[in-house]
Amino acid sequence: MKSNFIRSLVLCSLIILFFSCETEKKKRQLNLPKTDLAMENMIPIPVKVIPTDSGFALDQFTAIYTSQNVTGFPEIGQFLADKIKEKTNIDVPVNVDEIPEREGVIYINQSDSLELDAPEAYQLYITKDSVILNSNTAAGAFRGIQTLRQIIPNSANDTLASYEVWPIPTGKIIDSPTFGFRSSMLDVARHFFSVEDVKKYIDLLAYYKFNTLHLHLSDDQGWRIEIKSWPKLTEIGGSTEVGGESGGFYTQEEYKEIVAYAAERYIVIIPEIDMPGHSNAASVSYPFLNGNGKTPELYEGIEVGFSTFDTRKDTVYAFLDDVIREITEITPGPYFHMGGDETHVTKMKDYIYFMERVEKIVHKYGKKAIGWDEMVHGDMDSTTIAQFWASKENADIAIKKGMKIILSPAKKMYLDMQYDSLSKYGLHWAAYIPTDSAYTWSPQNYEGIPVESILGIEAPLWSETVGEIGELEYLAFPRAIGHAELAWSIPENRDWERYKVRLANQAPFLDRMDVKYYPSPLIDWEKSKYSYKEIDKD
Ligand code: TNX
Repeated sequence: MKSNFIRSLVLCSLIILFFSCETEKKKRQLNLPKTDLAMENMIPIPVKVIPTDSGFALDQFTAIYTSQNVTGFPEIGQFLADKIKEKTNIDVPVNVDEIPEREGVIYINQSDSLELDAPEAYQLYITKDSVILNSNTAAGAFRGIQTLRQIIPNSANDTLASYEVWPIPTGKIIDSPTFGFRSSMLDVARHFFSVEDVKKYIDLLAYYKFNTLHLHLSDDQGWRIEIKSWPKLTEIGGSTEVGGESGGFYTQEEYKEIVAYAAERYIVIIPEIDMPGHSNAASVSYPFLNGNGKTPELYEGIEVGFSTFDTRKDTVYAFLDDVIREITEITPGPYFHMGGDETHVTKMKDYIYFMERVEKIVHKYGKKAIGWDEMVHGDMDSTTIAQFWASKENADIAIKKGMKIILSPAKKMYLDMQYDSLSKYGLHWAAYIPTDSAYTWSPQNYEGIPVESILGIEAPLWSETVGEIGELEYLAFPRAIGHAELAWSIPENRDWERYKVRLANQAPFLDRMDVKYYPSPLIDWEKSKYSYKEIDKD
C-alpha cells in the first residue's frame, strides 16, 4: 500500500516535471517573428548595425549577469534592471546565483578585446538566447546599455506566449564615440534650478550618451554654490534671479550629490565661475571685488557686460584662490571653467593679466582650465581649452597656440535660441535655430576648424527666458538629441530624413519622462509608435 503510494507520488512528480519542462521548452522555442533591428529607434546612431532576423525575448525569465570584480559593472547591471522595471514592469534579477528557469540572459562583460580599444566603445551581440554586451570600460558598458534600453519596444507582445514578452531585435552592434567630450551646459545663475531638476536633465543626457555637464554657477544675477570661507556669496548673491524671483543655491553637500548622481551615469560635472565680467552677484556680496567704479546692487535684468572684478587687487586673487580651492575639492572631474566672456568694461590688458593669473590658480588645484573664446588673447597654457561660441578669429588664435577647442557655435548649438519667431521662450541674437538647423551641420567640418583641434562639442542652455524645468525642456528638446548624435556618430551615418524618423520615435520615451519638449512641426510625431515590428515574410 505504502509502496504504491510512493510509486504514484514519484510518477506524479515525473509528470509534473515533464509538463514544466514542456513549458520551458515552449518558451525556449518561442518563435519570434523576423524583425527590423530597431535602427529607427537609436540615437545616436551606432557606427555599425548588422541585423539578424529574430528576437530575444525579454520577459519574466530574463536575468542579468555582469563581470563581478570590475568596478562599476554590477552597478551598471542594476541600473539596467531598474530601467527595464520602469519601462516594462519586469523584475530582472542581477547576479543572482544560477536559477534553473532563467534562460534569457543579458551578460555585461568587461573585455580586453583590442577591438574595444577606444574609450567608451562597446559591442552588443543579441541572439535569440542571450544578449552579450562587451566593453573594455565601465563607461563603455554604460553607453551600451543605453542602446539596449532604446531597442526594447515600448509595448509588450502578448500573442507570442501566455505571458508578456518584449522582443528585442537580434543582431550585432559595434559602436564607439567620435568625440570623447560630449557636453551640455545649464545656466543655473540667471534662473536657479533645483537639485531634482538638474538630476532629471542628467538622466536625459545620459540616455543620449552625453558624458559631461557644465554648470554655469555664477553670473550677474546670482551666485549658486556655497563657499564656506565667503558665506555672503550665497546669502546675498544667491538671493535673487532674473525677474526678481527668490533665487537659490546649492550647498556643497547638494553639489556633491549632483556630482555623484552624474558620476553614476558616467557624466563629469564642470563647474564654472564666470569672471572677471558677469560677476555682479559676487561684488554685491563683497563690494571690494568690484572694479567697475559703481556701487553694486542686486541685478535682475538680462543685460550683459557691465560688471568686472578689480583685476589689480591681490585680495581679489586671494578670494578667488579660496573659491577655486573649495570648488575643486568637491569636483572629481578634470576641469574648472573660469568664464572670461563679455568683459566689456575691463581693459584688454587687465583682462589678459586676470585670465593668466586665474589660470595659474586653477592649475595649482590640479585642474585643466576652460574659458570662453575671448580668453585666447592671454598667454594661455596649451593645456587650457577654449570654448568657441562666437568668434572664429579667437578659435584660430587658440589653434595656433596649440590649444584644444570645445565647439559651441551659438548659431547652431545655443539651446536658448528660439526655434522660430513664434517660439514661446528664448532669444534670437545669434539665429533662429529650428530642429533641422541644429542637426544638419558637421562638427568635423565647421568653419575650417581642423578636427584634431576639437576636444568635443557642447550645447549651452542659457536661462534668461526660462525659470521652470518644463520651459527649459522646451528649449533643450528635441535639439539636444541632435547634438548628441553630432557628438557621437560618424558623419557617414547621419542623414536628416532618416534622423527625423528616429527622432519621432523618441516621443514615447520623452513622454514617459514627462519632458515638455517642443513638438517641432518638422517631425511627424504621430508616427512615433515604436514597437517590435514584424517584417513581411515574403
Ligand atoms: C551670450 S555665450 C553669453 C551669455 C548669455 C547668452 C544668451 C556667452 C559666453 N555669453 O552670457 O546668456 O549669450 O544667449
